[in-house]
Amino acid sequence: MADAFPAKIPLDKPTDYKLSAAMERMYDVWNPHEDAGNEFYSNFKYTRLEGFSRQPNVSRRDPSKVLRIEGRYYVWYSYRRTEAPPSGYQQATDTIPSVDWDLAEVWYAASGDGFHWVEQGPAVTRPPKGEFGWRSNCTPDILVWEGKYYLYYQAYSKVIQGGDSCPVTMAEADSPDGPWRALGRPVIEPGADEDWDCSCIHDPFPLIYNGRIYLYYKGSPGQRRGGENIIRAQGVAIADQPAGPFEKSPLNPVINSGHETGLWPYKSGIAALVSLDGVEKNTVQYAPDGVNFEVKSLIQVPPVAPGPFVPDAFAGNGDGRGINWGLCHINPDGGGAMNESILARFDCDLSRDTDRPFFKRNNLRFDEDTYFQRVLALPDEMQDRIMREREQIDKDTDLRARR
Ligand code: AAL
Repeated sequence: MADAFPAKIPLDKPTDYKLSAAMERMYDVWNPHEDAGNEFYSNFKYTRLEGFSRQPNVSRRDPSKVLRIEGRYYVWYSYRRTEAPPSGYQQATDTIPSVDWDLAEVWYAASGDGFHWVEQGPAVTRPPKGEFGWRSNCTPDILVWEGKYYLYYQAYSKVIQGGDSCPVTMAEADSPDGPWRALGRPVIEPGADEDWDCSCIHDPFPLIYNGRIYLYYKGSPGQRRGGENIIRAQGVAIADQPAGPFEKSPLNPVINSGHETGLWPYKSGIAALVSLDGVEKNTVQYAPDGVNFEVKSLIQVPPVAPGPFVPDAFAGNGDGRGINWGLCHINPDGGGAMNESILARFDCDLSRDTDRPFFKRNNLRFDEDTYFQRVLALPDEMQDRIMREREQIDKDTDLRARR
């Protein structure tokens, strides 16, 4: 084997060889030694969790970051126990939810090892009907600031409709076990009518960065999304106190894709796990300044609604260590908002403190059950349509060889 490029791939970009666009990118965008040499690349492995009993009409989803306080792991999540499954906006009542996260509360669980969890019960319960946030409290995330604990979560004061419109509010406690004192008002409100986030402030994700509270969130114009309007993106709102005021970055949106986005301090910047939606879905991104994110790797089967274990989420020391596990949720397509969700654990290697080549492999090949499961299998009605249109669409192979 020749010992010259491209047979040999030097770490430094060759100057004595005309490079194709793809090989230019290998050096300018990616990593000459591919994923194995990419600190921002990992695959993800999943574990069923013990400790969360499965019952009809009981749903657990949108886990927070995982904290470890005196050796005990904590996670907060949306918990719904209703008499009936989600039944759509028209069928919703005071006891029948419209969607999976309607009529929800914020519950929490604890664990000694991160695999076996014990559900502890409610952290933030819904206030009486008519009060702010009485309809649903969900999609929590946690901040620790000056020794106190703060939960940020979505608060709905009416039945959740298609636009999924809501602000973010907060509750505080002196201990991860509560009791939690709800603020009873929004801390981050949807933007003005003409703004990109004029309807939804979702998935609050606070970190401490540069000594301030950087709360990342998903924003959307709700019912007006799509067409010439933005669908959804990620923004950041910054404050010097947990109750705010939060100032939205003038650069928002700072991530053009993603749904529930997990973030963590990395070196002197912030990294993000972007999944599900948008042109840059299924990527790990990095912003050396916390706001200007660049795509750093393309990933496969990322965790949905990732709540990573981030020991230095609040260290703000400019030396972020990265992550290698967390919790996420599973709610299959086509059921999604209309059935129960479960929590699961993901493991990966996006950490500067672990070196697990097992997670740096790519070439993931899935078994047939994966391809023919309901979400990936071609639905009968689409097959019927393809068959109907086949004569118009499929042309005979052009055998007129170019002489
Ligand atoms: C989730 C999150 C938010 C949305 C809904 C519940 O995946 O993006 O929390 O409102 O879906």
